[in-house]
Amino acid sequence: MTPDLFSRESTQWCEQICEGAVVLRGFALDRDSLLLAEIARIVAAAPWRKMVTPGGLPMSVATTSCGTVGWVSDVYGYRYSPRDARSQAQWPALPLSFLELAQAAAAKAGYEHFLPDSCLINCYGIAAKMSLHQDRNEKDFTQPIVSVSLGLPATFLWGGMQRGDKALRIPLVHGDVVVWGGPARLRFHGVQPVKAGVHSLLGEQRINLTFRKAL
Ligand code: MD6
Ligand code: FE
Repeated sequence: MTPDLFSRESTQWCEQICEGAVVLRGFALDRDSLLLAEIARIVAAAPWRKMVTPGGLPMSVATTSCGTVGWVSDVYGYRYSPRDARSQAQWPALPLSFLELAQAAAAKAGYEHFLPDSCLINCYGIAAKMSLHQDRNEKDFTQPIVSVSLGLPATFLWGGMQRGDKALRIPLVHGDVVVWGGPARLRFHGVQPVKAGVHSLLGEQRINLTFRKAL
């Protein structure tokens, strides 16, 4: 066995969470530096900002987007917008490397022909979190969600179809990709507060890429 083959087999595997949802361990590892370079380009054009929830509170994560539309939140609610409200410019284009990663991950999870038009990029500092919620601002719930973890580890909360359902705690590390769709598409999910630490590439940060077909 070649060392290359061996390392692939030992760093990539698939775990099913429930019907319709998988964690692809290490799936993005072999292209992490390319992804980080693209994120830096996107952030230069559309800087991180802490959006406000409809309740009026700033989110603990900083956010930007790329693609035809970006996910936005303000006192008027959650939605997708073709423009960055900060600059009134269109969002940066979805890089080809992002598209290829999202399509390959979706296909691996059994969702062929995924064509995302939006990538939400979240930056978690220490203690930043995401409360349990459903992703339901997209038009077509037959399309999956692809979520890529980079930087510091986090605990992903995997709930049920009701907010009060007991949530599984799934540890996610740099390079892991979660895909959910089909019967799992409207599952509640969230991220527990990120624990203090230093990642070799990202320092005191976790970055999450969430791909959706919004339109
Ligand atoms: C994450 N984010 O940042 C997961 N969903 O790891 C989400 O699940 C999410 O940030 C809907 C809208 C905004 C989000
Ligand atoms: Fe979500």
